[in-house]
Amino acid sequence: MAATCKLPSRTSLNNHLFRSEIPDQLRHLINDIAKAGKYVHNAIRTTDLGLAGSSNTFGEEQLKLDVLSNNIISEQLCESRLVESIASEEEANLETLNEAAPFSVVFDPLDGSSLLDANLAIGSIFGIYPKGTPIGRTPRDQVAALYLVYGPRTVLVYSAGKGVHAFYLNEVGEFILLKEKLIIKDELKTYSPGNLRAVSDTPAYRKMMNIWLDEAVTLRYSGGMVPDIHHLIIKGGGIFTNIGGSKYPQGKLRLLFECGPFAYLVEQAGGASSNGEKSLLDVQIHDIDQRTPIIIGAKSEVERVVRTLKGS
Ligand code: AFP
Repeated sequence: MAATCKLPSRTSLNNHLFRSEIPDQLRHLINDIAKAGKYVHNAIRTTDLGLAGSSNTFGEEQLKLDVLSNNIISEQLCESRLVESIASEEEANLETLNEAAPFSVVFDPLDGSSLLDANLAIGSIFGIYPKGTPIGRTPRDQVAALYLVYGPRTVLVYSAGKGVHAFYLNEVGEFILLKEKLIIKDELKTYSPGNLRAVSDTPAYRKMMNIWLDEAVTLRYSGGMVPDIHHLIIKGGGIFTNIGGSKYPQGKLRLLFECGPFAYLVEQAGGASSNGEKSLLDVQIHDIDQRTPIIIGAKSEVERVVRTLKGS
């Protein structure tokens, strides 16, 4: 039923979810995850980085930010009562929270934490599945995915199957609509090549790099998956890759916690994703810690990278 009272002129995350007719339980869960993100945002800004691993004045061990973020998110998901089980990149096992609850949440609590001391942007990534183990499923089974990027501003981007929408965290701690219905056009605006060391033993990856260099495509690569893919989502075009080489034969990034949620978001925005063979949404999850090559972004560029890597 439409609200009869007057709504604020700004659109909050909750109002957007409500207006988009996202089912109530999923709406509440996305709000709960957003709340966890606010606490992570606060922890990033207030935790004394220099003291990680040392003791505080009470003789207690200080937690590293990625462990702290993991605890913050796990506790928030426990409090939500909507989550049957969780799997976190920090722990890489499945933990049951509330057997009667409808959802299972997979997350990387703080991706790119090695960039923290350089004060570059980092992020948290979430995939939401119907309850049950993700093993045997594919990322296409996700009912929603979202991420938060902690940069000069904190921005949250979600999709629950009805487009991709971005919100910024305002000064009173509310997520306010920034841009809705984000679209990734079939344009190669920028390239973001991860695991570049693979060019030394993967000639086809070197060939792809040379194509981008020869075409004078603009490089945008920070070394943080969340800001790097966020860049192409918010600008509406571009390509991100992280493929295998001798150091990481399957690439560095994980299907469940990192690539699966981004594949859901990018394909929702009209882009494409691939592991070199098929859409990442169709890759079966057989291991919580499974790595995968990732080629993601504008559709025809994903196709061109796949062709080039196959040597055709
Ligand atoms: P850290 O979490 O160790 O900082 O790694 C970040 C990351 O997993 C991901 O965010 C980047 O896209 C990727 O590593 C960068 O990998 P390369 O250094 O191989 O390009």
